Amino acid sequence: MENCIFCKIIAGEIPSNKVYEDEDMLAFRDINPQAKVHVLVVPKSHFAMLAEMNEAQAELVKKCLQKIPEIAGKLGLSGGYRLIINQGKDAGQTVHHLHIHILGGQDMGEKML
Ligand code: DGP
Repeated sequence: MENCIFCKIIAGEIPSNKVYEDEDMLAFRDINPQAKVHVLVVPKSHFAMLAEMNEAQAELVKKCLQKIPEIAGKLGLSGGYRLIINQGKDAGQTVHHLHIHILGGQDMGEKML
């Protein structure tokens, strides 16, 4: 997708600090970390909203979710981690390519954010 920063990262046109990659997904460190460990997991297919994904894209999201425990293990998040998917303006979604935030490496507290 033209002008999508995450598509450009997936294509290797913009550098990223990758922590995992396969044919379906990429995981890389967030440029503006909100926790000691902050990684983004993105399906390689471009879509912004869960509401608009097709069956194949839903399968990719499932694969991302299934892979996250392994990625978290590689990141040393043995104490746990928080996942966030921002959807739309009110959630503060700034990049319109679906992504799952993995946050951890510290006590995240009991509050949502
Ligand atoms: P969200 O608010 O859920 O749309 O989060 C988008 C995240 O993407 C935000 O935490 C910052 C991160 N981000 C934006 N541009 C780049 C980039 O060029 N490289 C990396 N690594 N992260 C980026």
